Formats: sequence, structure tokens, C-alpha cells
Amino acid sequence: MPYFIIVLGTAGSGKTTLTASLQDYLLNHNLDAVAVNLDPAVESLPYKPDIDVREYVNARELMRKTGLGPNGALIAAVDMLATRIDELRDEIWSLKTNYIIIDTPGQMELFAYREIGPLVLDTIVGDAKAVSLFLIDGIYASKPSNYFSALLLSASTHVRLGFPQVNVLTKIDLLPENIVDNIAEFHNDPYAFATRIVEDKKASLIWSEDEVLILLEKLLMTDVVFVSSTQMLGYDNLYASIQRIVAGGEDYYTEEPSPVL
Ligand SMILES: Nc1nc2c(ncn2[C@@H]2O[C@H](COP(=O)(O)OP(=O)(O)OP(=O)(O)O)[C@@H](O)[C@H]2O)c(=O)[nH]1
Ligand SMILES: [Mg+2]
Repeated sequence: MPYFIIVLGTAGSGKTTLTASLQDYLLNHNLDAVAVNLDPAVESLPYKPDIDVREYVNARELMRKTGLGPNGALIAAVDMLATRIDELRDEIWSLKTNYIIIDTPGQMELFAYREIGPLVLDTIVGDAKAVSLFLIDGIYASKPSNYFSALLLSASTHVRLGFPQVNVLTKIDLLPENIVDNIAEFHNDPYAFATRIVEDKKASLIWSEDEVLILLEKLLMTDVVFVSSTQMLGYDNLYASIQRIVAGGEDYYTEEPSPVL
């Protein structure tokens, strides 16, 4: 059975670029991987999707035909997809591959936070193993209270979708090395992280340092990896995190041969 890798994250966090780079990485390691574009509104892609949701529903065409705005058109497109979801699932499952990477729509809240989005993913994934990657823009995360709010959003998405999740801090090529080290250090030292979070006046108005610490205990349980998709940095760690979840740390080839191979 293939493994599903669902790429999630706020608009512009790097989902599409990571989908392309992760597919390249897996192919370069002799692992078969296909890319599915599930964004009905995307204009152009840096990878050639093996399956493209725009052949089922196209949000840009809907905008032209109906006069809907970009958000309305994306909502309508995802709703329309629900009527053809079995067809899409069958097309995806007809691919003979190890990994299926799913690039999701830019406006995550219109997908993950409506009823249809999780239903579409559940239907596609079925009984297969899946991991969702929650992308956090590294530039945004360089401020501790921002990183904290991104972790809260990740947890919220985790609750919505229910797949085992890995946080992926993206675009580290744009960050000074010491900032990346600082963020990594927060994972070893939640006390220091909590102190830095409440240095932000707005965060301190909502929660005390002790309350933040209680939240961090849960939030920091999720794996985090640091990547640059343009420079291919951190991809060995990303692959290891994915494997830990879908295959208990084993490489794909050490698994039982599956009927679809
Ligand atoms: N420097 C750098 N830029 C990146 C990286 N990953 C993505 N980008 C840039 O960030 C911008 C957004 O990247 P996308 O991959 O389109 O992000 P997305 O999450 O798919 O965006 P939407 O689907 O529109 O929400 C683009 O200009 C990318 O070139 C990275 O690792 N390093
Ligand atoms: Mg995208």
C-alpha cells in the first residue's frame, strides 16, 4: 500500500515548493513518488502533477464564469469536488507507487476548516498510512511568540484532520544560522521558550508564563524538522520523520512487498 504525505500550511508557507522538492528527493533515493495537486486555484506549478484536481474542478474558471471572488470560487470548487471524490480517489489509487504526496490549497482555512476538506482527504487516504506535514514559514517563526502561535495553529489543524503530523519549518536558507539554532533550542528548553513568548506583550495579556508552559508541553511533542526546499537542506531529517510515522522508522524497501508495487 502506498504511503500518503499530506502537505499543509498557511498561504505561502512553501507547500507547493516542498511537494516538488520532496518528490525529487524520494525519486533520487530510488523511491517511487507521485505528486497530486489538490489546489483547484493554483495557476502554475513547479512540478508536473501526476494527478491534477484542476481537471475535475477549476476555481479560476469558476471565477470567470460565475463572477465569484477567489475565496468563494475555492469554496465552490472544493464543494463540487465532493461530488466526484470517488472518481478522484480511484484515479489516485490506480497509481503504482510508494509515496503519494498531496499538495493542498493555499487558503488552508477554506479547506481544512470546512467539512468537505477533511472528508476529501479521508476518502482519498482510505486505509493507507498517512502523515501530514504542517509547514511553518521560517521567516514568520523567527519571533518566539509567532512560532508559538504557529504551533497552536498546527495543533488545531492536527485536531481537524486527525493524521499523525510533523511540523516543518521552511525557508531556513533565508534565516541566519543562530536563529535556526535558537528555535531548535526551544524544543530542548520549554522554560526558556515560555519566557521568550511572554516577552511579547500581546501574548502575555492572554496567558501567563505558567499557562504557556502547560500548552508547550503538548505542542512540543510534535516532531519538528527544519528545511529549505530551494537548497534541499534538512531533507534527510524530513524523510526520517516521515518514516518514523508511517513505517516505524524502517525504510520503504524493508517492508513487506505490497500488492500495488
Ligand atoms: N528562499 C526560499 N523560498 C522558498 C522556499 N520554499 C518556498 N519558497 C518561496 O515561497 C513562496 C511561496 O512558496 P509556495 O511553494 O508557492 O507556497 P505555498 O504554500 O504552496 O503557497 P500557496 O499555495 O499559494 O498558499 C515562493 O515564492 C517560493 O519560491 C525555500 O525553502 N526557500
Ligand atoms: Mg501552493
